Amino acid sequence: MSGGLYSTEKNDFDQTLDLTKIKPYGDTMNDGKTQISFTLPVPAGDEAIEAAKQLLKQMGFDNPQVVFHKELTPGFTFFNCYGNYTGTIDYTGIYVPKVESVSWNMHETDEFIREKISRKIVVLGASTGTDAHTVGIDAIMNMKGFAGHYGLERYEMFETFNMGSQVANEDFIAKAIELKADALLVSQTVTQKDIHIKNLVELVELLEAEGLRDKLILVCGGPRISHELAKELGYDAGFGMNSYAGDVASYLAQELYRRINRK
Ligand code: B12
Repeated sequence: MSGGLYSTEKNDFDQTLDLTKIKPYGDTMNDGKTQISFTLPVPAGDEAIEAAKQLLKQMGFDNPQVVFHKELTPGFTFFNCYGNYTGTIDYTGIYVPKVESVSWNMHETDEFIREKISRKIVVLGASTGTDAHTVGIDAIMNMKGFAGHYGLERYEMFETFNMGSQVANEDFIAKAIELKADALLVSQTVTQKDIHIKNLVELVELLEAEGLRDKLILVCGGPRISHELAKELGYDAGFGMNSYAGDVASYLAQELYRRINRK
């Protein structure tokens, strides 16, 4: 029997993986299959679907298909689409700046701090500015932690204070002074109109004005934060999605130790 559902013949689809030219993988290698969603400011209808398809073509998708659409509110239509992306990326040429520290588990980190720093590390955290999201900073700080990773409160060698959300930068700094904090952890979730950039930069400027910037380890985190962005904004380190308390704890312990030895 040749072909058909039960064929044992070798498949003839593309199986070549060239890391200098990668593209999205859907059903088979190099098919470019991509799911994409967006909203257009027009009412639902055939013209709206056609507009979505034409946009996908302009974006570089072959065979654009709208698989779902719904008018969210009069004059605004949401689309779920598929297409075959035509572009490629050279994966071998990619460089991503990363936080330079070794990730330890909770016991290793506690042990290191006990032995090499000989006191608890004081950490103050908050979701600052107008940002009302607390789940990110809680994931890093709370005793129970997140996704199987205990938060900093669980560590013996961290003294932690979590101010919650919508904390003004001025109040955050006042608390840092009161506690003699070693490190500040800032969480930013909302990025609309680049509000996170303004807020993060304001904190650095206020710390500099108080002469405190170099005395603290300044860390920010959130789903749209990268280490590269954090460094650009004047932070010591940045942690994005899929980062856990253990990563931050290891970094803080190693960074504080580096600073103590530099003096
Ligand atoms: C829950 C939620 C809310 C809850 C928040 C409740 C609470 N107590 O936190 C409520 C309903 C209040 C809410 C409100 C709003 N929300 Co909301 N919300 C979400 C939602 C569904 C989940 C966020 C979350 O909890 N994630 C889970 C945590 C664990 O993940 P995480 O924050 O990324 O944290 C991890 C890492 O980023 C990192 N991390 C985070 N912070 C830090 C800090 C440090 C120091 C470190 C080291 C690491 C770190 O570690 C964590 C663990 O890995 C997201 C959509 C989504 N599915 O993500 C929208 C979302 C974040 N919200 C959004 C918006 C727009 C809002 C509102 C502005 C809506 C409105 N118009 O009113 C308001 C916010 C108002 C305000 N003033 O801030 C947008 C943000 C878009 C953007 N890019 O700006 C999202 C993405 C939804 C969307 N698709 O539009 N929201």
